[in-house]
Amino acid sequence: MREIIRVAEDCGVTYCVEAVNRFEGCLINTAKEALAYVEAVDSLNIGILLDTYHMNIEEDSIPAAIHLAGDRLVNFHTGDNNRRCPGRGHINFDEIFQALADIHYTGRIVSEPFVAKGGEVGKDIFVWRDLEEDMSPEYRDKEAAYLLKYEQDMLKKYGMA
Ligand SMILES: [Mn+2]
Repeated sequence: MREIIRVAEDCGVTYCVEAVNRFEGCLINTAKEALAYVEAVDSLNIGILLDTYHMNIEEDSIPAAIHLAGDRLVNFHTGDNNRRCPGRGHINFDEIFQALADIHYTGRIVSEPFVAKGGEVGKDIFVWRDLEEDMSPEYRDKEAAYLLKYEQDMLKKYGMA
């Protein structure tokens, strides 16, 4: 990675290391491991990507993981514990957005709901049943609108928008 990251430096790209849960990866499962990796590569063009779905499985404390990543956090994925939209499961997104505000996070927040069984992605991440009662495109558009409002409201609530 120390060799490859020079290409990112030359192109002005920031490469993200995502900590994923133990069932999907064996190298970097936690923010602590991601931070150690990023520090070992030692480039301004490598950063950490944390994902609430994975953190819910691996971290002792999600806010503490966000604080640990601090200014090395450059991208953030949101999904609830069931991999539906934030607010559709039992992860505490208030404490997550508070932690993002605490570290003055200004990077992207990308939502990754995975709700459809089958296909390459569904098999790769073990979605064995459809996770919405209604899988129609119209309903998914409604969920997307819900998701956007939910996260915009959180950003406002914690002074990030
Ligand atoms: Mn992710």
